[in-house]
Amino acid sequence: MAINIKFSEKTFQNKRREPSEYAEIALELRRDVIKSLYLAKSGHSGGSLGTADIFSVLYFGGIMRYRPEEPYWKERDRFVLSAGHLAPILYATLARAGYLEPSELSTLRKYNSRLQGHPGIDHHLPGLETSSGSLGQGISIAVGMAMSDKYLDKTDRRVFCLTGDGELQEGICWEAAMCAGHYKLDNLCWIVDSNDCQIDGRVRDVMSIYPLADKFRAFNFEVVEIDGHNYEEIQSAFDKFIDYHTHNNGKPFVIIANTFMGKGVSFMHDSYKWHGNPPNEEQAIKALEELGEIVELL
Ligand SMILES: Cc1ncc(C[n+]2csc(CCOP(=O)(O)OP(=O)(O)O)c2C)c(N)n1
Repeated sequence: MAINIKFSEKTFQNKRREPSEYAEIALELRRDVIKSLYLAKSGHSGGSLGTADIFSVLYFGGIMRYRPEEPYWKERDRFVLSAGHLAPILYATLARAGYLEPSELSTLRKYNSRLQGHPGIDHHLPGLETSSGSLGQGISIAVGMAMSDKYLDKTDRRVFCLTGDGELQEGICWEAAMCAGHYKLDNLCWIVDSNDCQIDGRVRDVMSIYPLADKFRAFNFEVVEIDGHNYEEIQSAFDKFIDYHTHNNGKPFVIIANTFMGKGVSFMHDSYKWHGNPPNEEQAIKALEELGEIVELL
């Protein structure tokens, strides 16, 4: 038995939406994640599924300013995926935004593909701003981008960056936080995928990073904690960041988004065992069914 994997050709515009529309987009993104990981036979399912709701609002809710037809538009906002292992959800998002053909998602992790297991800038993928995957590196780069935008170029561009919570066990993240606070980088929006899962277990058991909000506050951050699957809460957190940035409040912004690893697929839900595994054939069929798609058998 084999399954016939097809990627729809749907793309979505970047505009303010109702929660039901975000839900529809997130479903498409989750299906893309399952399909590309099944075909790749390796990669990170759990966090990619868990952050789909955040991506659906950030890229398709009129929050980030970007032009897929002009990827290097000077006034664009930039997104950095510091948790580079979540590349499948970023690639799905870029495809659905129109940066690449959705069918290219079938090349994830293949030799010569632009869609490597961790994002690589040397593959010239439009919409990708930097390489990442060495945990803590992306947020450090994002802080540098925000510094140069604010103090050298003096633009009103904004930098969005997503880290994992296990990623925060890397000391380099806290150096980046200290720097962002010291230099009053109010053009930086740091999103923490707070799922209490990392590669080896619960974040709290492996090495606690809590209390997280207090730590960021101590570094002079504006902190908002949300349910990372609630579209209204996600949207209003981004709105708040944009409002604070527009009024130059002098504080970097962090959204602590409480999420579940594997959200949307029952047998992956809240299980760190799905941090770094792809679905096999049987699991892909079940997952896609749960995500509203009946797959054809070949
Ligand atoms: C510097 C560095 N050390 C170790 C790794 C291996 N690694 C990849 S993901 C990961 C766990 C990250 O946990 P989290 O940020 O919570 O991501 P999630 O499990 O939620 O996807 C580790 C240790 C890495 N990529 N970079």
